[in-house]
Amino acid sequence: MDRRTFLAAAAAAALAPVAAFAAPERHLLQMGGYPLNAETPLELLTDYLTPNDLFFVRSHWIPRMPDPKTWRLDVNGKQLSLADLRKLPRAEATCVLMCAGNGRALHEPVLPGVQWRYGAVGNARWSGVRVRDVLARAGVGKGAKHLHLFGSDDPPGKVPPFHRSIEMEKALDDCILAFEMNGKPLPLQHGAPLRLVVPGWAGDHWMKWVVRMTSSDEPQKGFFMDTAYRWPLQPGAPGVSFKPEEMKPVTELFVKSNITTAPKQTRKGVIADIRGFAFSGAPDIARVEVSDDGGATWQRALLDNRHAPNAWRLWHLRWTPKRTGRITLLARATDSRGAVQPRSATWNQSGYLYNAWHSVDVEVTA
Ligand SMILES: Nc1nc2c(c(=O)[nH]1)N[C@H]1C(S)=C(S)[C@@H](COP(=O)(O)O)O[C@H]1N2
Ligand SMILES: [Mo]
Repeated sequence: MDRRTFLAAAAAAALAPVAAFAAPERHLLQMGGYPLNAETPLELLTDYLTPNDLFFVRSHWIPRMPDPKTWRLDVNGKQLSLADLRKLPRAEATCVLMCAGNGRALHEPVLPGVQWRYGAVGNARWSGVRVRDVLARAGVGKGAKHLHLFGSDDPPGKVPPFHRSIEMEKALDDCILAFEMNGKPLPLQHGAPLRLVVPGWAGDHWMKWVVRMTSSDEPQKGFFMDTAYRWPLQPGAPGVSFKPEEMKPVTELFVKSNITTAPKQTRKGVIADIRGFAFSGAPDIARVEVSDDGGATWQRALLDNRHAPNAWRLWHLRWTPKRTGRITLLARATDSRGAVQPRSATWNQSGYLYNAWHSVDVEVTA
């Protein structure tokens, strides 16, 4: 056989169907429970729409990429294909996705869990179909109180699966099942082919790799409902642990702003560009203020024009340092319902929803 014939024969062999036996599924064996948890560096969170490849990832287990042709969404036993879903009216929302644990590493004392600092948050345009329309298409009545959601990332053995439910009222109101992110097909690590989008609520509700939904009068049970993602009914303190029944599910995001851009060094009297983002569980941000004197006085930042309900608002301030030395800049946001970002965050045993004033230091010379 000459080289060309050999290559042709090899190509034909590669294309020939192998019928004799079913090859074992080709996949890696996952070691440990955390396939990919990664946050975005804060200084890169400067875009209104966070680029897909920079968007933080939080996965409890390894996802499997389904064959889009055989993939089905099971809704109370009714099977819907991607083509069925695409026939429904399109829905779109630009909103913030933040992990409830974002900022956990900043709580004192140190808390167990993924040590997220600033970047387990992003803002994206999510497109797909309304949960409301999907349920109607599957003939699900509006009576039930909860919607249970299941992803395809079920772990083996005793590792608790990420099974969740959400109140039907929220699901029917503004939730979307998205198959696109920022105008591109939803990436696998963000839940392809279909994920839940829950505007204004923390990331634990945003089920990825959704394959099954059922309606029920009871919330879902299990570790990720009864133990994780709960907020104390009474304020706690370090060392105080509440039982699940003394807590309620984490839902709406707290008002929060971060500084993404500030010079490390500058000179007295020279204008510096200070930038950041702000968001809340409330539909919009009313104002962002910056202080260079420890919170005694505040300067109002300019809000960017781009906004949408529960999207973040970019802001900037032309700031002129009036003295030399190390100056600490603080930022605080106020949302459209009047909630003001607090100086310190509410301590809670899981370190959720950290939203204390963010500060950066600037070295000012003469
Ligand atoms: N099926 C499934 N959905 C999931 C998770 C998961 O582990 N499995 N993680 C949740 C958590 S805790 C967060 S914060 C978001 C993160 O979404 P992202 O990875 O697209 O940023 O997905 C949520 N949806
Ligand atoms: Mo999360």
